[in-house]
Amino acid sequence: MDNWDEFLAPYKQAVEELKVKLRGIRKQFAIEDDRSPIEFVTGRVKPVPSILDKMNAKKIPMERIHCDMQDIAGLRMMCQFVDDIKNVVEILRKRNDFKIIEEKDYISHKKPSGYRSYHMVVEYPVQTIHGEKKLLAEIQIRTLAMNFWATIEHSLNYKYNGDFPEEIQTRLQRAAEAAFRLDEEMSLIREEIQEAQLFFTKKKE
Ligand code: 0O2
Repeated sequence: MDNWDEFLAPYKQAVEELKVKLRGIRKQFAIEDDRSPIEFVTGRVKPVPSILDKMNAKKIPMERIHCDMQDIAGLRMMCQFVDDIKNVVEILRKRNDFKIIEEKDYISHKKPSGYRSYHMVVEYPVQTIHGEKKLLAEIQIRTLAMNFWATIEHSLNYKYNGDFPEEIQTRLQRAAEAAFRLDEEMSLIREEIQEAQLFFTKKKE
């Protein structure tokens, strides 16, 4: 690739636009005095070394990168409770500013690593000076506990290149189970938590 900046520019634009749009959902709930199923939204463009690593690992040629690498533009939506995830998915399915290409439910079917998250691959149209460019973006929807585990596992993955020592592997599996139980426990006291949060928000106003 001669010019990564030029190649990644529309992806950067897509991430910036989608961050504003997805954060807008949270704002709409606030305006309507309703509790948002979204806690916060982040976004990033995949760094060039990670793109190159993935091209290498998955044998993706440069000319297929725009269709075979679906997460160059990546968005993450964090929720407090597991049940919030399906509400967010429903909200995203109703939108008409992007087209859903694929959904991957790693919550009902967690990955062997212990990874849990809901992924949506969308085709998003970016307006450029040369006209419209449709590109793929991946939206990951997960709870705070799922995000905590995935973030830690991801950094360890970088350190050990996926080849974890046995002890770390065991601890990561246990941590994944603990994150799962945390989500379950929080779901059980969900109503209590929500009442307290509503009380706290009203008190601040
Ligand atoms: P980065 O650094 O986040 O960009 P594959 O990579 O083959 O498992 P595929 O087909 O590329 O999967 O898509 P999938 O399954 O939607 O996974 C893409 C992204 O999901 C990954 O991007 C991670 O962000 C996240 N993910 C998937 N599996 C795991 C996992 O076991 N642990 C963690 N921590 N994250 C995971 P990248 O390119 O791997 O990384």
